[in-house]
Amino acid sequence: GRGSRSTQEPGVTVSLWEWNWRSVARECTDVLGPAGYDGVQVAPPQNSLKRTALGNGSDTVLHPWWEVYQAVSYDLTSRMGTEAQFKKMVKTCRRAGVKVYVDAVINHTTGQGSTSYGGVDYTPYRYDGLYGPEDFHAPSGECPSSDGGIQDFNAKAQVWNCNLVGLEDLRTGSDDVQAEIAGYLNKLIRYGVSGFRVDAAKHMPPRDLDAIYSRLNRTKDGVKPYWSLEVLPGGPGVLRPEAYLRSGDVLGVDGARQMQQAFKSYTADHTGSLSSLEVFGAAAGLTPSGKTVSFVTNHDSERNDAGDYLNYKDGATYVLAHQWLLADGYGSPQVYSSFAWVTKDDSPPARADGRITDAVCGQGWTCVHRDRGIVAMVGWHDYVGAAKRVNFWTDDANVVAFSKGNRGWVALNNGTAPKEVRVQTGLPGGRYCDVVSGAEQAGGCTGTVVTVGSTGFATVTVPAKGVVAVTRASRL
Ligand code: AAO
Repeated sequence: GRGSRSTQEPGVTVSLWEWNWRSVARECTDVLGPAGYDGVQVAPPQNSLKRTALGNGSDTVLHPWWEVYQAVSYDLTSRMGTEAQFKKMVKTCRRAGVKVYVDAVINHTTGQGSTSYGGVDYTPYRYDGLYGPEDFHAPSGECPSSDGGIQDFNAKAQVWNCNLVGLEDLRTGSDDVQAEIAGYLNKLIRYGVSGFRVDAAKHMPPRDLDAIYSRLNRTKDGVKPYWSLEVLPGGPGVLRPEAYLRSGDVLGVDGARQMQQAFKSYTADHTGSLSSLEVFGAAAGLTPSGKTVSFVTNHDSERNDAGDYLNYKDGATYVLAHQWLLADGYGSPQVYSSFAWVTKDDSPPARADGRITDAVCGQGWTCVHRDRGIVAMVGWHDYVGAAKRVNFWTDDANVVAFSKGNRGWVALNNGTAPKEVRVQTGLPGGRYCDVVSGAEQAGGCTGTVVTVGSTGFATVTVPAKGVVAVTRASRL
């Protein structure tokens, strides 16, 4: 396992999923650094499939978002830009104090097509100068299913050795394959990348992930790279996120689902209300806070057919859920910000040849990470640090309030009407400026002032779908 090797928690990150490199660089300098985001996660930068024709049936999108999950080579010419642009982006972000995390597609190569964004051509299981049939499980006779694909997601040998939705599954146990993958990741580290989201990590045994990780160099900050594994829940113990915790941190998909239930599935008996989040995190059956990347949604869950997760279409509720996660502080919170879509396969705004155009907020890009209320809570999260959640209060419906040690206090209202509460803030008496509705200016406050009495109690009106948050530092 990753064991005791020194690494770094990523802090608060934003996933600028499928933003092109030029736009990520600009955003690091203009927005992310100043707002206090610690890091940015970007989409898979390796060369990928570039489709030349529509598939069969109801296929209507030539360049669906998922082209980038079909690796063709480890050159960095992609839908998001060139290798030079990628390098420059990482440098610019680091200069702005923002670390860069990469979505690493290392479990498989492509599963269709023959042409790529980087101009490299290929045929099934043959990638010139990189991989041949001997580097894949199926042609090596190591996948036990009848058609080479994963038919049973509960069968370990299939999940590890067969093709996930037709994607050619690499023999990640082999020395040659591990050397190619580590070569790719070490190149990214050399460019200044701080860590990885390992795509489809559930489809590799922990021992293979450990072997690859052990080949990785230290980052520019002198620590081993951050390593978060995409291991979705479901299946037997050996395939569950918990089984991978010795090898890395994991993505908190179950937490995202619990948030959706609390924020959206309000029922008369309050079982699905915001108050239910009084118990969240490990106590609610989730993976340990220090081992989890937490989020409201990601690029897969936002497209979930059953609507089990919130997404940008939930508007104010989506923003509020991010604010709640930043306030609660479970895991390493990751804000999700990407493009608006109508059908599941939709491409991000792009040129006809599939190359993604510069991100313009409001013109196809949601830019939820720029929301004033979210940015305010990034700062609040940073200020209260690891202080314990205390003084929890709820109306047993859709308003909750709590302190973080004696560093800060917050109240959130998921109801559709403002609500007046009288609660213990845990703060010394005085007047405090609400960092969500305003800011301190010339000794005054441009927003709501929270008056805390000598016993720590305050009477506060929490806006509908809104937040009031103060810290010791926002005392007037
Ligand atoms: C595309 C086409 C395919 C074509 C293929 C190859 O759509 O028709 O065959 O190309 O030509 C993305 C897209 C795919 C796309 C692919 C490649 O989503 O549609 O295929 O790019 O372009 C499993 C994996 C997990 C994976 C997820 C989608 O375990 O790793 O499927 N996620 C990542 C990425 C994803 C990407 C890939 C992997 C591939 O984030 O964007 O695919 O690089 C259960 C199982 C999970 C399983 C899910 C979904 O989870 O346990 O292992 O994930 O189902 O199938 C509850 C349930 C739990 C369930 C969970 C999540 O908790 O209890 O059982 O919800 O729904």
